[in-house]
Amino acid sequence: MPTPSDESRPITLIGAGGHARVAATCARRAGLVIGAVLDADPDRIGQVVGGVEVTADDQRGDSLFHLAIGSNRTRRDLAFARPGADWATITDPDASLADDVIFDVGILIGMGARVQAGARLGRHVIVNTGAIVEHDCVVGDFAHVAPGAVLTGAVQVGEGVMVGAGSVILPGLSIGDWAVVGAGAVVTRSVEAGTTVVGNPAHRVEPRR
Ligand code: JB3
Repeated sequence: MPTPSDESRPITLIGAGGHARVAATCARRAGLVIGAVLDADPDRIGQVVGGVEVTADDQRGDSLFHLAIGSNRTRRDLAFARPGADWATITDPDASLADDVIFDVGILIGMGARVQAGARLGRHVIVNTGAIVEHDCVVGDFAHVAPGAVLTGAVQVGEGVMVGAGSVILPGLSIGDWAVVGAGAVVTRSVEAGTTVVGNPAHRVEPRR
């Protein structure tokens, strides 16, 4: 399994929004080089992210890429649109990682994030600023553990799950694929796939359209 920040080649960021600026900051703090920043929005072209001028997404294939986009579904779609791409993991130097964490590719570990013993992180996962992934947690592909969220011991987070900022998931629970845990929620029971829970204790609500 790739280890974090394991490449010295310049990284091409896909996306030029707020999350791209987070990824660029963590990369530069980790001594990685941002070679290009690509965005699909013409209005972004010419802006500067991580000291690099944003250029159009020309579907280049010869680079080391990182999906610097917050939307879990967009990261999933773009990962599948570039099946042969080389994906870089970016880990901020102020993150703390147990030495037996298992990483897939294209992961972002933010400032002050903590990932404990035996945890497994899937493809293009975001463990954002100050988030905590405790021992033996499994975080599925394209999931996002938002700033300050806490996965306590042995929590199973499915594919594409949004674990909202400052939320807490109690030990051993499962969060089903593409579920949404609202910011500040305290989850005391497992969450069904595709549902949205909010509040303390967390309860199911119909998702905002
Ligand atoms: O809450 C926090 C800490 N961060 C949020 C993050 C997780 O998600 C942040 O506040 C935002 O809510 C969001 O950040 P993101 O994804 O940078 O937001 P946005 O401004 O929507 O930027 C996404 C960028 O991706 C846009 O500029 C899109 O044009 C671009 N994009 C979308 N599809 C694409 C594509 N760029 C390329 N190159 N290719 C695409 O297919």
